[in-house]
Amino acid sequence: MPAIAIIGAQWGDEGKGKATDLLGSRVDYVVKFNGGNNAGHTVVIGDEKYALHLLPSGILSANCTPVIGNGVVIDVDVLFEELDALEARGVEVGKLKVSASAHVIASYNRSVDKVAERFLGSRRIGTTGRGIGPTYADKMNRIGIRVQDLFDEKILRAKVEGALELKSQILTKIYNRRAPDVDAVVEELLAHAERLRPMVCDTGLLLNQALDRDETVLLEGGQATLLDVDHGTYPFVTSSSATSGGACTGSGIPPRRLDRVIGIVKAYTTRVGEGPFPTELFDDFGAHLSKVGAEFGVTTGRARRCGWFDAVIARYAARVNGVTDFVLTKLDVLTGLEQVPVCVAYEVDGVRHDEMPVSQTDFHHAKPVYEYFPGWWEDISEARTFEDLPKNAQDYVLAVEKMSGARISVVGVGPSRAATIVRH
Ligand code: 2SA
Ligand code: GDP
Ligand code: MG
Repeated sequence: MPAIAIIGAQWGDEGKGKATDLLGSRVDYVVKFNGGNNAGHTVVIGDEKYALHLLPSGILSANCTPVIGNGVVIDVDVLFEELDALEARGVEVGKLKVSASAHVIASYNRSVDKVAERFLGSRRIGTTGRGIGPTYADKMNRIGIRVQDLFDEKILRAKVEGALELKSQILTKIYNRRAPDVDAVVEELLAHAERLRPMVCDTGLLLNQALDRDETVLLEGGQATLLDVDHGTYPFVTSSSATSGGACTGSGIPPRRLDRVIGIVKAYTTRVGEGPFPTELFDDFGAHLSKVGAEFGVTTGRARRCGWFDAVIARYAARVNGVTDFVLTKLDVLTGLEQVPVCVAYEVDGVRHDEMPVSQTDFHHAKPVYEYFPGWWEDISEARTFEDLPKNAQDYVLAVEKMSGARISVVGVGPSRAATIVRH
C-alpha cells in the first residue's frame, strides 16, 4: 500500500486527528509534514482523550512509527513536554523519528509572533502565538535554525549570531525591544540536543525506503486548505503548505507516490482567528453549533467561529488537493435542526460565483447562496452503517457528496473511534 495524505478541507479542526487515528492501526508510518505546535488534534480512545500538538497522531497506534518531517517547525521544549506527558500515560513514544532538516522555533520567534500581532492591531491574523510564522519566515529568509544545527555548537552559534544580527535591527529599531542575547539563545537551543540526537535521521530516505518495501505511509496534515499559505485566504492563513502538495515537499515523498488524498470536512464549518468566512453565523444557530460541537481550540482554548457547510470550499479543496475520498465528520452535531442550510454558491455584488472568487476582496464580500435540506431528530451517534442513518441525514450526506466533487467514504457520528460509518 503506498502513501496516503490526510488533509483538512476547510479552516482546520475538521477531525483530522480522529481520521488519522482510525487509519493508524493499518499503517506503518504516520508523518507530520507541516506546521508545528499550532496544531491541536484530538483523539478519543475508549475513555481516554488525547490532545496532540507537535506529535503525529500515529504516536498512539502501537505498531506505527511516528515521523516529524522536514516541513515541520519544532519547538523542542514542547516536543519533550508532549512526549513526557504521553509516556506518563503509558504511551510508547520511543519510536519517534525526527527530520534533521526540520526547522527549530527559537524563543525570539515566539516573541516576534506575539509582538507582530500586537503591532498589527485590527489587521492581526489571530495566530496561535507559537512562533510559527516567524520561524517559516526565517526558513525562507535562509536564516533559520535546523535540527541538525543543534549537534554542532560552532555552526549553531554562527547561525544564531547571523539570524540575530538581522533580527536585532528589526527588534530594536522597529519594535523597540532589547535584542536577544546570543549565548542565551544557544543555551536554550542546546538544552535538549542530546535527548533529540537518537531520534534524528534522514526521514525522506526512511519513508521512501518504507514505500519501496510496500509499507504504508500516512501523511497527516496540520491546519487546512483554506489556511495554506498559497491556497488559503491569504493573509489570514498559517505560514506552511497544508495542502497535498505540502505533503510531498514536507516529507520528501514525491507526488507520483501519493496514492490517496483524504479530505477531512466537517458537516458544518468552523474557523479560529481572523479572516473572511462567508457562512459564519452570528445568531442562535451559531451558538448551537458551537455548544453541541464543543468548538473550542485544542491549543489555545479560543472559541471557534461557526457557520453552515460551504460546498464551494469543499469543491475548491477537492480540486487543489486532488481529494480521492472525503471523511465527513460531526454529522451528529446537526441533529435536531428543522432544516439544514448548505452554501452552494456565493453572490458578490449581484454576480453569482459557483467557484472561489479570484480576488480576496470579492471573497470578503461573498454572500452565501443557500439550499435548504430537511433536518432529522433521531440520535445518530449509535449509527454504524449508512442505512442506520435516518433518511434525511442520508439525503444530506448524498447531497453534500454530489456538490463536493469526491465520494464521502467515511461519516463521523461522534468523537470516539467507534462512532464512525465506513461506506467505502
Ligand atoms: P499560526 O499560529 O501562525 O499558525 O496562525 C495563523 C492562522 O492559522 C490558524 N490556525 C489554526 N486554525 C485552526 N486550528 C488550529 N489549531 C488549534 C486547534 C487552534 C487553537 O486545533 O484548535 O487551539 O486555537 C490552528 N493553528 C493555526 C490561526 O487561527 C490563524 O488564523
Ligand atoms: P483536527 O485539528 O482536525 O484534528 O480537529 P480537532 O481535534 O481540533 O477538533 C475536532 C473535534 O471534533 C475534536 O474534539 C474531536 O474529538 C471531535 N470529533 C471528531 N469527529 C467527530 C464526530 O464525528 N462527531 C463529534 N461529535 N465530534 C467529533
Ligand atoms: Mg485542531
